[in-house]
Amino acid sequence: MKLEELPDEGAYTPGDNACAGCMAANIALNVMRILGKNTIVSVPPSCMSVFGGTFPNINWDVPYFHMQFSNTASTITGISRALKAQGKEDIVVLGMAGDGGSADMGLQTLSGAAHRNENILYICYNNQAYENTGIQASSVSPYGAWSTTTPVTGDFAGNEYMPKDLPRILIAHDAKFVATASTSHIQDFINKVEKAKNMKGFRYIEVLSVCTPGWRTESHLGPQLAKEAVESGYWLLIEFENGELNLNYEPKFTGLEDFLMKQGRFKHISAEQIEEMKKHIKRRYQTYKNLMMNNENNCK
Ligand SMILES: Cc1ncc(C[n+]2csc(CCOP(=O)(O)OP(=O)(O)O)c2C)c(N)n1
Ligand SMILES: [Mg+2]
Repeated sequence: MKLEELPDEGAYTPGDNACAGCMAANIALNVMRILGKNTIVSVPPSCMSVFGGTFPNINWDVPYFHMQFSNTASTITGISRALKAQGKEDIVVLGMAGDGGSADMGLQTLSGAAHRNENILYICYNNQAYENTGIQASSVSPYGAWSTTTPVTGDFAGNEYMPKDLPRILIAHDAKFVATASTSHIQDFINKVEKAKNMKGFRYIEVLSVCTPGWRTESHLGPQLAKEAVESGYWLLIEFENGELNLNYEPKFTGLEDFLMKQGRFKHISAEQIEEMKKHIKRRYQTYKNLMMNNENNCK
């Protein structure tokens, strides 16, 4: 589907309670323009459950479940298996969870579902912190970033840990479909969601999701920050399908400082910390490049 063909209306109604400039709301809106009404969705505790899923103001125009924080993948596994038992295998069973609910709290159920190749579509909107509960760091929060649990005062200014690479963990499961996307590269985003819609088995897409209050930025900067994240290599666009890994966009490795300086969470960051971050970016890129070398050796 081309961007111009994206329907104006989908199965998520606009006008939710999200903060101004919330890219998670944008992701929900666009995902449901692509998936449409033949979908069942589950959302765990997160911003998304609050801004789009509180009765009676639910934005999801499809059956909607809210469950326990760590249970996204097991909840949708249960739904998917129940539908299979009823012979209804054409329905997309979707989980939409945050990074805390995916990389930390929900990792066990996510890993189990990937391992068993459950017939589910799991989308993680990664805003890089536990935003809904007041901006606590998660295991995918960026190095050096301020959060309420990684303050600038103390032994280390901001987050002292490098972010966990969740897509690579799922690739290590040899999962059916693993991809990353960005709200800036919208055609790539559409291609991946549409592909996942039309596939069976375990599908995981992780989308970078700019958060105005959490990133301490301005509400109009979401699309630009998303773009700069991709250009600078801070956020890679990858796709792993049936054992073959591809990089969908070659980063320019420029503009990292500009990207960081638009965000108050990095206001304090030192030149040394930026250098560490750049090294990490290059190392992660090289790791993916190395993994791509396996493509040629694949037994198809
Ligand atoms: C078992 C459990 N622990 C903690 C919470 C409180 N809680 C609700 S939402 C949330 C943050 C979720 O973070 P994330 O998954 O990254 O989504 P975001 O809020 O950033 O959208 C937390 C800690 C909870 N609901 N259940
Ligand atoms: Mg989050």
